[in-house]
Amino acid sequence: MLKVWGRKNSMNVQKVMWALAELGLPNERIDAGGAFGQTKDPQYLAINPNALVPTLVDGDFTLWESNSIVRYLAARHDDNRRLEPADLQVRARAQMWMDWQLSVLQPSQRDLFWGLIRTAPDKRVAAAIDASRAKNTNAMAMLDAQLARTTYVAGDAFTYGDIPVAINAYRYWALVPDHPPLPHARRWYDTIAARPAFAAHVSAVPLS
Ligand SMILES: N[C@@H](CCC(=O)N[C@@H](CS)C(=O)NCC(=O)O)C(=O)O
Repeated sequence: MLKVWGRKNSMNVQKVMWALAELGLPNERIDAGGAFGQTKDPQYLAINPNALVPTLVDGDFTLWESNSIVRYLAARHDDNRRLEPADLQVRARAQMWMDWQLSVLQPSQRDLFWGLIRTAPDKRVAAAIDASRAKNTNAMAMLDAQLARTTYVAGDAFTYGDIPVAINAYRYWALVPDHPPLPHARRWYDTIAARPAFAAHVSAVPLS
């Protein structure tokens, strides 16, 4: 059985759990990271030297980096290609948006999330939160422009490219209620939010 190490309120663990649910793959999730600890234990470091979650264990094979895990699951465990596009250019675009999520979208949201969700009100640094909100809004505007042209990030169909980006979008709506109009991103997000696998592993888990 596939095993996933990681707490369920981690957005990077959520990517993996959401993908597993989309693919209907039985799995076992083991709490680790945050208050659950374990990530600095020698046996965990042996499978993930970053001491971060998630980590996937598939028999003798282990893998870390959430987006890589999502791509692996789709390529290795789904002959029907429900998440991985067969067309190489569409696949490359889906992977591009996953890379963008890691390199631009998530870093832009980090201080906003940590400031508002994980820091007591009297300890918050307003300047850092404001700067993060502005950067995150710029990134969301870029996503909105793409979604004015395509139904999903990589084209007409839902792909693994949508998974990491949609989790940051979910957080953006919660963290920036007074955001500028982003009608295309909102239309896309509302379609995604109706997916049972997203509801089970992302929107049902309160931000913490
Ligand atoms: N780029 C890595 C980032 C992993 C990461 O930062 N994980 C966070 C949770 S979202 C973590 O492990 N934090 C420390 C902890 O939970 O103990 C990935 O996508 O897997």
